[in-house]
Amino acid sequence: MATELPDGFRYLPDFLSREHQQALVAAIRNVVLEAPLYTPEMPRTGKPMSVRMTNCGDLGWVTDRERGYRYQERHPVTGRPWPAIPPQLLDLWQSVSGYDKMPEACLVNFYGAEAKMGMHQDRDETDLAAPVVSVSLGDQCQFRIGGPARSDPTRSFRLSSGDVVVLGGRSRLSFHGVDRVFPTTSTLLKNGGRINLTLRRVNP
Ligand code: MD3
Ligand code: FE
Repeated sequence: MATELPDGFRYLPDFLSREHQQALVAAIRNVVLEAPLYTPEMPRTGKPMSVRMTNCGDLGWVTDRERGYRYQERHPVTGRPWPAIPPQLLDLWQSVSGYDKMPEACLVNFYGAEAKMGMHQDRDETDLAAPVVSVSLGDQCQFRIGGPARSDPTRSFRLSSGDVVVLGGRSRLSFHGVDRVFPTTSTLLKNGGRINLTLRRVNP
């Protein structure tokens, strides 16, 4: 029997037009000029993650060996405040989140051909009633989602450029991860790879 998707999980395939995706890439290139991608480290072990990250918004999600997972107002390498969330992402949040408060953080994940993200829960936000809105750009990936316990059964499927996923309700605390990227499956990014943007409300 197929594993059911958690309640509150909304998958919107091909939600963004090619033009909208291109405009988003241009906006994210500007974010990265001000707030360069850096290599996050796992808490305690300091093991580098294979995904490179930056943020825009009032708050950004960061992790390093000494201080672990957290939100903070400044880039961990430059010490500067994060750039603003591009307006088209605020519009997207308003059209799909169903949430009245605006997002405070937009995490930018960059996956090269070899990058992946292990199964985890997103629970560093205080406002767990707010959904997470995710946008995929560039190469496809194999995404996996389970339930609120690590041992729950999982389902996996491909996320493609322009897909939007809304993680609300009971899906909000589901374990999830990215098993692999499929190189050369998109022409959106000149040098290939995958960008994932996650919009989040952090504080109630
Ligand atoms: C399911 N990012 O940044 S996006 C993350 O593709 C993260 O980069 C993945 O997991 C990526 O934390 C997955 C889809 C996603 C985002 C948040 C979720 C799925 C989620 C929160 C709860 C449940
Ligand atoms: Fe996550």
